[in-house]
Amino acid sequence: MNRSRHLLAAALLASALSSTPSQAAKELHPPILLTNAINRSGDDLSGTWTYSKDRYRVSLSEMNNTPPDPRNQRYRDVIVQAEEKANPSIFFEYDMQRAPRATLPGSWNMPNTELRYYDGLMWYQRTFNARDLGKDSSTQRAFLRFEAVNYKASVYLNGKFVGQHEGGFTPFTFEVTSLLRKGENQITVGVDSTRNDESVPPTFTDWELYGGITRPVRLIYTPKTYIDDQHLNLNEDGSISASVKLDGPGAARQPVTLSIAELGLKLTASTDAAGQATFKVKAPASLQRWSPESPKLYDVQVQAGDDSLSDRVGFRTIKVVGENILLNGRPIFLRGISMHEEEFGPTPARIITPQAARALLSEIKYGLNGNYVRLSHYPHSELTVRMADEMGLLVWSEIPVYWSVDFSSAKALLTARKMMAENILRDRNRASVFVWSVGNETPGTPERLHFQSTLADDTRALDPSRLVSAALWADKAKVGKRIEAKITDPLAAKLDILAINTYTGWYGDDSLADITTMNWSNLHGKPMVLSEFGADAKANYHDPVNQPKYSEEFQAQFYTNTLKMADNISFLRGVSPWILKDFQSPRREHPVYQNGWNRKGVISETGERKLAFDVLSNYFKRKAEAVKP
Ligand code: GCB
Repeated sequence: MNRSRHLLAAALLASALSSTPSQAAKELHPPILLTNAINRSGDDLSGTWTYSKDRYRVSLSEMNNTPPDPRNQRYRDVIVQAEEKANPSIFFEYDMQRAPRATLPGSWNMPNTELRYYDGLMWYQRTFNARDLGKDSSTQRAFLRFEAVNYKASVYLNGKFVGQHEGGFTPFTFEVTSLLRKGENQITVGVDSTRNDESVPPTFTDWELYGGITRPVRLIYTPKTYIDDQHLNLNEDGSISASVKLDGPGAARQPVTLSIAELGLKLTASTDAAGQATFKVKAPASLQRWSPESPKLYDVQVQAGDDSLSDRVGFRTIKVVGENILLNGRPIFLRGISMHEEEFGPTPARIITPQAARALLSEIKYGLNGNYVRLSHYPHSELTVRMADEMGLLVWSEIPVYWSVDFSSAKALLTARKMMAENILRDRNRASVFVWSVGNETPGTPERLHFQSTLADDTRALDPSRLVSAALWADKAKVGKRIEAKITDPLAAKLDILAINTYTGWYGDDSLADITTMNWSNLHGKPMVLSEFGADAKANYHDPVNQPKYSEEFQAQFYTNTLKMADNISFLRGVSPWILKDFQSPRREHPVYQNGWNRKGVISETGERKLAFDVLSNYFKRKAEAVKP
């Protein structure tokens, strides 16, 4: 990073940090939210795009940082073949029209598995016909909405730069009303997967890169004044509060109606000068609260001027009292598992269709008897979270503040804070999401404490209605024949739930038998969950006699012993072992057992359940039966 960029990032950070948490949280709001865009009318730009690798980024600059040569600029608004024909003396070193094709969304290893390890800049392009803007009142503004581009996106429309976004898992939107032209338009997106220690996540992780346009891209049309944000919440005092934010020339002093027909609610309020309307009403006695056992959702309709928007929203409360997590006022034990965003199949490309999400979540809900999923280690697709709402699974939502982020970097902190804000603002109407996690397994340095404390403060300011957590390491020490374990991480003071990743019996010298000797102390009086534990097993590799590592028997025994240990922790309120399904990871290269896969799944990549699956499923069945009235 050069000096001036460093200074700029430091100044931005200083300004964000000099404000109170709630002011800071406001500053992190993206200028355009388009919340609930998934339910808006628009044109789906998924489908066939062409792509072109740009290892040396020559579309952006030539050697020595000089301006790019036009013959390399892949985002130019030209038909290369026509230019070549018209002037035989010019030449190009790309041609997006005749480049290879990919079906989006999906990472770039989907059309070409050889690209699995490509890490760099990739250009995507397609053409589309825009609707006639202004023809009717509902198509007066147009927005390009990206649900996720991994990791950095530079967007061009008809050869003109539209905007940039950093962060591979959260949505972003650009207004393109004045850039669209009648008839055919050309969109080009430069996708840069390269990360460094100032990015979130950093370079070094334990999951696949999956560079690309991994979630849908849509062109969304709205009236001149439209509903940019809406938020509903059931409060502890039994009231429902809601807010609606309008954007556009008619945003101020505009009547807004919010209706939930099934509850007989029809509320009207007027927006203030900033376009914000707020509502508060006592929840009707007929309100059925959302829970995993009864995931009731209501159709909510918001109407303002020419715009109207509907959503399906569940109502529930969540809080921590002492060592308990209370869902709708009743203690809950989280019966879950962790999951990466990776579909079943031998060559996943992070293509999360409704079928793919349902296949994964059904294994948790019905196969494992679960009520909870940890969506690790980054925000998963909105579709997955909405499906958890519908199916009845509580969701742990996390941002990829992971392992070796440069915690002293002002830029990394700003990136993480914006990412958390984008994540919260996308999903805060989802009843399933009960906790925001500010990261996973980070070192105990003062810089990291400041970094994640800032994130925890932001999170509370942006969403006081949910819990805050982070996956931590515990301190473990052998005392005689026992392993004494406790959490001394000072970040614990900032968290509602203490989450621990423990691999005793897999990593390190401890045996499987040692797991059951673990004795946990609670220094904080807060609930604890085991956010991870796990062991690799190659599906169908059996050796019941020796139970070596990588055998299904070893993994099953690891689960049996860890769950036995878990039952002795009086303040344990849930588990989400590592992990539902084997997942691709470039750091797992054992040629017999791994071949590029982390094998800690209780299901193989193609859907075969391993022995440990049944161990966990039976454990959850017993747990569920124990709480039945
Ligand atoms: C962990 C990490 C997770 C890894 C897992 C493993 O502690 O949180 O990202 O994949 O261990 O398999 O080692």
